[in-house]
Amino acid sequence: MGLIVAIDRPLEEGLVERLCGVASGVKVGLPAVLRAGVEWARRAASSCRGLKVLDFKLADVAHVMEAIVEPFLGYYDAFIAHSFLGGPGALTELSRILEREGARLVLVASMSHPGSLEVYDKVSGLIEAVIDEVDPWGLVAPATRPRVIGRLRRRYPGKAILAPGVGAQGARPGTAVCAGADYEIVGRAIVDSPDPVKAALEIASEVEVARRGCGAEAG
Ligand code: BMP
Repeated sequence: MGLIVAIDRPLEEGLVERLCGVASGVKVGLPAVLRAGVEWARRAASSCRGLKVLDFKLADVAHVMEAIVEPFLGYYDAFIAHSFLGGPGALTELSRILEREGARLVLVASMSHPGSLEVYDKVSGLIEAVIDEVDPWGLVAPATRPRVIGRLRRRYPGKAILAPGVGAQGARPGTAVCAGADYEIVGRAIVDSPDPVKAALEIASEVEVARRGCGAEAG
């Protein structure tokens, strides 16, 4: 339960390790890996003692998604994919591959930006049918729309909910956890601050204070 730092650009050597010392884990994104490379992404994961999530927002047929995740298996704990792909030929196979390798699947259930209302949130019934079918370990849901988190939490009591949108996108630390999320994902508010470790500490403590205030369970 707590804070996951989103890393979407390469960070100086040692910073991922220090951020993992104060946060619950990291989520490494495609822009960082494109710029710094696969070896950097593996080293970053190896230096982190928390939850390591690789976020390429996978959205392809099964064999291509398998080729994308393969270099990172054994380094990352969880991999994020879009849910609109459906099961057969895509998420069903990805889920099996990850399970076989001891890794977890996280599906995007809804997104934090306003455009999520145009498609993702209009078809939430279909998205939830895919989630039921594929049965991922976790879900991504928007801190910017805590009611969506609340609905998903009631429907999926056993799944991890990871909530982006805190800080730069406007949601306040603690909002998502109080709505039922397990982790709040924070990127720019931490990595672009002059002292990222201090910023992570402050945000982690704000999340914890809010959690105690609203009585949300610690995971
Ligand atoms: P930031 O805190 O800098 O806004 O970064 C948010 C992070 O969460 C980014 O890594 C982005 O890819 C991710 N994210 C998001 O912003 N909205 C979503 O709906 C899903 C995400 O994974």
